[in-house]
Amino acid sequence: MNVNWYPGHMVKTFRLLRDDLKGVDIVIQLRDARVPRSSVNPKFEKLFGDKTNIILLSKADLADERENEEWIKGLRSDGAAMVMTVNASDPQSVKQVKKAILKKAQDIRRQVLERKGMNVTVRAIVAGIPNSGKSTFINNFFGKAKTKTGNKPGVTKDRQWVKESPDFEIMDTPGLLWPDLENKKTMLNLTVTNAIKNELYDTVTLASEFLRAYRELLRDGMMERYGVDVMEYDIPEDIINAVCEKKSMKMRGGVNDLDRCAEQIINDYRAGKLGRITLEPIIRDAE
Ligand SMILES: Nc1nc2c(ncn2[C@@H]2O[C@H](COP(=O)(O)OP(=O)(O)OP(=O)(O)O)[C@@H](O)[C@H]2O)c(=O)[nH]1
Ligand SMILES: [Mg+2]
Repeated sequence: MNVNWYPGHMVKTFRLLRDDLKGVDIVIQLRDARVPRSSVNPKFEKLFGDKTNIILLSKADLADERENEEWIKGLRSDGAAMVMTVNASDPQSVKQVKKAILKKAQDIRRQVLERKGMNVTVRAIVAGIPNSGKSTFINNFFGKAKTKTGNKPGVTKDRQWVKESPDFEIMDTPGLLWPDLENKKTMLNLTVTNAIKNELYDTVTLASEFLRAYRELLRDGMMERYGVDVMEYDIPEDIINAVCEKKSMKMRGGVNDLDRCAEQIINDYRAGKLGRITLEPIIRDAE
């Protein structure tokens, strides 16, 4: 299988980030609250080890509320300097996070002033896997469209500094994956949440794998939205067929349009229309 989820601009960004980081105090890592494990970039640990590490569980509005709380607790106990959930598209939600981040930045400025007698600019970078909401977060942080955003992975191609004031600036970075991404479940999770372009599977296979892996979690949402009880079917493709029937998604000649239906199921999940579903609950995964 020849899928290029690790394109040249990611290789280049990793190289350049090493230099950028010399002047950076704070790293704000965005992870997708629906898949808090799959959206951890293992290459970040080494890169950001000595920085003030802030973890934001983004797209929290699409994830289960109770799970969000549990994940915050779990990640805090793992030693991050700050862990919060955020809906990066919602200015009010970003405002809360901004307050906390600016306070951290102020603490750093004060410490440097006390120790070295210097007024410094505190620099932060926003990093994460593709499509996790980094640029959207930065735009709402500044209340202005400073960076380009889009609902597909790989929109930001280069690093970009944005200034808050002479005291504080933030760098937007391209979404970064890792070269040895081979775990099938991680791949599925990242494809369903749209961090990896769907080049791995055809749409029906993607939806089938999704339904196979998460049938129970999807049960209520699928019932409510399509009137289909997923537990009645053992073969995922039969579920897609059942949704086709209910929604009358037919091709010419009256044959079920499985492709369109599979795409609809994935898009509905991505948009939260099947409910707020965390695919990687902290409790179950820890067992
Ligand atoms: N529901 C929801 N949507 C979000 C959230 N954050 C971002 N989005 C949407 O997700 C999509 C991706 O947002 P971007 O800000 O472009 O993501 P990015 O991390 O900069 O992506 P790359 O530059 O490709 O790495 C956009 O359609 C946003 O509107 C969030 O917290 N909740
Ligand atoms: Mg971006």
